[in-house]
Amino acid sequence: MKKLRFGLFENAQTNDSGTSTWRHPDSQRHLFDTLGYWREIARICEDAKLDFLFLADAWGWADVKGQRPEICSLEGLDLPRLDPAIVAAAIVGATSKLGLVITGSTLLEQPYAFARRMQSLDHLSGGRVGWNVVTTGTAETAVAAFGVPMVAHDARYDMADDFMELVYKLFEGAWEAGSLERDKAGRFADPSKVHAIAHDGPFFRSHGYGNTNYSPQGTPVLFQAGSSDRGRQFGGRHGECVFLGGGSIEKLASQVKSIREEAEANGRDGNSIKIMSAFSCVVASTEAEAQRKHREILDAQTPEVAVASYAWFTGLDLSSYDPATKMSALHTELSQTQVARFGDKTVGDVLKDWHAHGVRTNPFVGTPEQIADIMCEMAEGADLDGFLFTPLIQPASTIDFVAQVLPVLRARGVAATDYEGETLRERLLGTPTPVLRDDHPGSGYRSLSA
Ligand code: 9WY
Ligand code: RBF
Repeated sequence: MKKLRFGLFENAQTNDSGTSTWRHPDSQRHLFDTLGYWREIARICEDAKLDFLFLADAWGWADVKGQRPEICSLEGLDLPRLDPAIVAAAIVGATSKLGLVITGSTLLEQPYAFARRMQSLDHLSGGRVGWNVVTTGTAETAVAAFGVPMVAHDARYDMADDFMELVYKLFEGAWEAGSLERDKAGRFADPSKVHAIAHDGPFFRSHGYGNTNYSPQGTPVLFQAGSSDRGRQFGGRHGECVFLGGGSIEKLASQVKSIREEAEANGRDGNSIKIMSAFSCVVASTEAEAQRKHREILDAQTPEVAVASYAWFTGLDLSSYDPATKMSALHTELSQTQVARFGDKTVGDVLKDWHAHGVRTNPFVGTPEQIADIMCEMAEGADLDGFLFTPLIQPASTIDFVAQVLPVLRARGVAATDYEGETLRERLLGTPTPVLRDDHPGSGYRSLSA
């Protein structure tokens, strides 16, 4: 079995992913806006040799009948939050090996400024940065806040393709690797290695010189998470690491297969894409104790959050439908993953399901050996490359996972015992150099420098 990779999924906000576990006595997430919280999380990750910390992100708010329901403020449901790039910058100085993956929106960011932000993080971290490219699920309220027009779901991915083309020019072509000589005799940079870019795309334009020099990885490691049809196409073209929401081994296996096929159709080696599944667990030394801990987590949640939270992800107010309505009859222009994953279930089923675990799938509950067995079965059965651990209570769930489950996986030889490789790309993708593989479309933009 291949050696698995591990990341920790986090959010710089009090509650995330449709659950309201902040009231649990062990949760520290109400301190999401303090440096102390993030230093502690970074220390746990690095001590456990996790490959990276992943910061999800979103804009907008839960909108039910044009309102932000009061329950959202009472529960800290979708707001307030911090900017993940700033959180990552704060963690850079407190760590030396941990990868830092931030989520950035191609609908709402300015590509020219965003490229500089990512390059700055890549420089200061010595090549430890990744970017989770999203088109923003919460688009309707987010565009209202930004004062920009709404863009429909699939068109947002067309926009994302254009955004990528422009930032590849900036990441890869504007300043060649090694352009800085820093020679005090009078050559700071080699002018022949600095190139003007020109981009006139359907959504974005940029002409002139890049604002930042070539960073250790050139392009940050590209993550992708949307699993709608159009999202998967985008992932097959640009993604180096694809994050799946979890589910049955059969469902994961078919998603993995189709992502690898999509990559092949884009002239890439399908196996070069690392595919990681979300994974939650509640672990204790006995099954009965684990079940008790799980009940405590469920009790920390309020049922009212389910309706508001589902509306946040999809814009659909499930309380306004007959509970017998089939989910397949509903449509969203927001996060399609969160409608499609319920197939033929009814609105009533989904409200119950969402109350129990929100956007995540059901957590696995059991002893460290039982959890390790499931992870190995999933990885082998679905051809996964690793897991993004999605904790229910922070930092308690992560501490349980790294202290109890990870050692079992290490003893079985499926988890690394130390950091290998200097940059995030070399470590995660096993590339021989820190930069994009030659079969990745972004690498073609280096020819600007020819
Ligand atoms: C996230 C996981 O509709 P799609 O599923 O293709 O414009 C819609 C787009 O943002 C959605 O993609 C949304 O589902 C993507 N998405 C995630 C999707 C999955 C499956 C496991 C994590 C995701 N994390 N969109 C985010 C996120 O942090 N921010 C976001 O805007
Ligand atoms: N964020 C989205 O905007 N849309 C999604 O469909 C989405 N799906 C997710 C699925 C899983 C399994 C996980 C762990 C996260 C997902 N996220 C998604 C990211 C995250 O939960 C969300 O942006 C935060 O809750 C922000 O409030």
